[in-house]
Amino acid sequence: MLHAPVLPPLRKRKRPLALHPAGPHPVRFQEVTVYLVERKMGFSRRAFLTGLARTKGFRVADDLSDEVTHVVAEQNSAEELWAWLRGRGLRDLTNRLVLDIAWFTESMAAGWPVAVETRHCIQEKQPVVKPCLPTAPVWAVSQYACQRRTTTENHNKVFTDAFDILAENAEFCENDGPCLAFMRAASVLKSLPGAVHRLSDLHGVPCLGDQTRAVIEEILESGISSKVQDIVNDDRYQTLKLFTSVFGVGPKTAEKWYRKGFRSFPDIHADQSVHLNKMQKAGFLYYDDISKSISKAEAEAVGRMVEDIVRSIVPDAIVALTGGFRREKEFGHDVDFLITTPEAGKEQGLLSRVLDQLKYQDVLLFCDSQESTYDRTKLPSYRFEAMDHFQKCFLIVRLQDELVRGEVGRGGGQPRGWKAVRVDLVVPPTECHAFALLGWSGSRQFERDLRRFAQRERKMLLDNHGLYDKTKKEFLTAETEEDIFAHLGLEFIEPGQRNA
Ligand code: DCT
Ligand code: MG
Repeated sequence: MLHAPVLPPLRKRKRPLALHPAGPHPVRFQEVTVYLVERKMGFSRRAFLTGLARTKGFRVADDLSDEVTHVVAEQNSAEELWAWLRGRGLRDLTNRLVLDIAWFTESMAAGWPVAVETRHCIQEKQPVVKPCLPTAPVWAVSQYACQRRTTTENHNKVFTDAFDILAENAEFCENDGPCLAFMRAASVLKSLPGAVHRLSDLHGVPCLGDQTRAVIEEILESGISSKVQDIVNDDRYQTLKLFTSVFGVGPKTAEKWYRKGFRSFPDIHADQSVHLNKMQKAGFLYYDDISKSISKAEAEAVGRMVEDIVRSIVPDAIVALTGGFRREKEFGHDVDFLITTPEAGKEQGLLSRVLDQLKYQDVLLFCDSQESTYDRTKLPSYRFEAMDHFQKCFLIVRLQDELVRGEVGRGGGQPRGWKAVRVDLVVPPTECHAFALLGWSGSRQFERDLRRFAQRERKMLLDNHGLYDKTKKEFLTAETEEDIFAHLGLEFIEPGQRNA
């Protein structure tokens, strides 16, 4: 049998690549630089595809350099192609996607770079299969959480716990940049299908800078990070963590109390000058219950209670569980619900009737209700707003033990027979249902990256209200979450895989 020859180096062409007739085009996808391998594809087809891609806003490099992110080849064997790539003198091959032409044609059809899937990748045959990251080719991890599948199973908790603490501490210090960097590092590590055993396992994994890699290295060597140790032993961190664990207390208030010299809850209560708002009063009153996590069985019990009430008012209303429990988490800090009605307008007045009913049943312990400020004519919003405009309420409800199924002896021996539980109810207008469901399902990092991806890669604005295409200058409608992923040219990610 004849062995296929190693690819010869690209011959230098005298002829320049044909410019597309329409002339230079603005680059729409900053993250992507394509290089088309000429061998087997041929000179004229390569020139044609180059022009086509450029008219669609893709950056296509004439030469293979370190700037190239997507190497695209047609009908080349993996062996030949990789041998050729190795001889190109590139800095780091693991950071590059080496893809079949299928990815390119699908991207041309979509009008943007479609999400890279394993089937697109021309994989180098490796003699030894790495035991720690068995399924994902390490270099195919996206920098966007919305292009990664992250279940509740975290193989790298030892690192992600450290990064969670570093991120929280950075937030307390109002260091937004480092805070985001640590959150991204934690998020990307949560998505890996196996545990990291050595730094080289992280080849091609994005979102990890020198600082974060140094933390990982120290944990790999000694089991702990000295930086994290210093933070958890720090008086200010401990105090702010304690104070922000109270419902209604954010980092600003916590910092104010810390500066007044308070270090414990009794310190706060003993000071006459402290004025607690309604939410904080409830936060302290029910602290023992609501600082404990809520189980899935408890969340389901709350769900039945809310659904019974909503359906007694509008029989065909939909009560959708969102937040962490929709992402299949076993525990959460609250239970989030979205209430919508199939018929537009039927949601008017529904929430206040639900609250009346909760009061009547004597289960409403606290309620902070916010009216809708949703105004279609004021959309799209160009600046990110922390909270959407839907009608909503933040509640504490009394959950009777007997409503919770399948949990024997719950309540930790408390004789009173109920537990205070934090519940959020959100009522978007029918037309926003899919966007609100996607937004309230989280995780926060998944949502952040969906918006970043939409903005940077698609020139679209996404929030809990809708999706706006800045190029077409129009809103894109969606009835389901699947519709939104499709508009964004993203593979659909199930809620259980959004635990970024
Ligand atoms: N969310 C949002 N806008 C907000 C607050 C939250 O779009 N202002 C989204 C992001 C996550 C989701 O709603 C639910 O929020 P949380 O309950 O805070 O998060 P969670 O993922 O449900 O976590 P937990 O399990 O701790 O409740
Ligand atoms: Mg929640």
